[in-house]
Amino acid sequence: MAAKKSASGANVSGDELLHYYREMLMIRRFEEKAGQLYGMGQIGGFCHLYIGQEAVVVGIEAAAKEGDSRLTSYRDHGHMLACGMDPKGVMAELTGREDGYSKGKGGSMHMFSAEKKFYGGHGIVAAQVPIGAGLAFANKYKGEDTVSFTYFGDGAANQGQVYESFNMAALWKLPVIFVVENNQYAMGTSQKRSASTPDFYTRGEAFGIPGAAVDGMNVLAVKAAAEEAVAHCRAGKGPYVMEVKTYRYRGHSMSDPAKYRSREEVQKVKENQDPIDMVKEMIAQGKHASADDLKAIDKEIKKIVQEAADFAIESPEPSVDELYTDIYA
Ligand SMILES: Cc1ncc(C[n+]2csc(CCOP(=O)(O)OP(=O)(O)O)c2C)c(N)n1
Ligand SMILES: [Mg+2]
Repeated sequence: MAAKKSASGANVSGDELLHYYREMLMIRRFEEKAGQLYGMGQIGGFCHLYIGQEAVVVGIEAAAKEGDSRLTSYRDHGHMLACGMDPKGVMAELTGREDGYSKGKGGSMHMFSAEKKFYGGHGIVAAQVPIGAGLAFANKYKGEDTVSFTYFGDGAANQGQVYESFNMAALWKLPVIFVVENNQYAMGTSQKRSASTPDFYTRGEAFGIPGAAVDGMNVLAVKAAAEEAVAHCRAGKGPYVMEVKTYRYRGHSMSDPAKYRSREEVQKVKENQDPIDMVKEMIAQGKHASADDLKAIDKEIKKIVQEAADFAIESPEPSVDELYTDIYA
């Protein structure tokens, strides 16, 4: 299947566009704050920001329903916010505090929410892919028509376990959507230098898994592509590969010197393809809100994020007795 064309927003209601604007801005402001807290020494260990990729998870969540599950790599804050996890709990986990989703023992890469069916947060590249297929197996076994959104990167797409998962998912017709978030880099390695073909959406073909590529900077295009993928899975036709072409603005993690790409390259994407600016433009074109209305939403979101940051700093460190709980021993 060929790449999909981008959507313009002309047939979409103002409420829907404003919802996407709000959701994407929430992720961006949260990530900016996380970056600041990291710089201030409030967050330790690893921290991988999602800035630039917001339309991917917001577009896909727009096609999800109650009971669907999701999991991803270490670049996971956006996925947690988009599925409705509490920004306070996520931020408190980043600062390693008791009120965090993993009681301060997991940090940025290791959070879970059984309630929201968010199954991590995985630091080992591609480790979440077989687990995502397993979650789809569980959904099917229980007779649900729910799907498993299994996100991984362009770098992870070259891992062997991805193809073992593809084989079993296709063999057993599991309702799993393999979402390749192609942000064009795996740490400092461009996909041009590491992938034998640039078309990740075709990677399931040998297993009979259909796929489609989509402009991951356009939230409406992502949602439309996700709806097709979801319909395929819910109809019992087995897995689907979605390649979402996106871009990360920040370094791989907070300790990335970014010598592998030029400032101009990043600047060009920010200026011409920013997912939040694109929705802002759609809102303006449809006259759904004024510039002042949008500023007010931004202010409201900044307040929520600031409250999450204050909460995360004020929350106590985990107590010593927590050392031996929730562990395999
Ligand atoms: C099995 C394994 N190998 C190597 C690493 C080190 N590593 C961490 S992230 C990463 C790059 C992955 O890139 P990609 O899948 O494109 O995801 P992105 O960071 O772009 O979201 C590598 C090699 C790891 N964590 N696990
Ligand atoms: Mg990548």
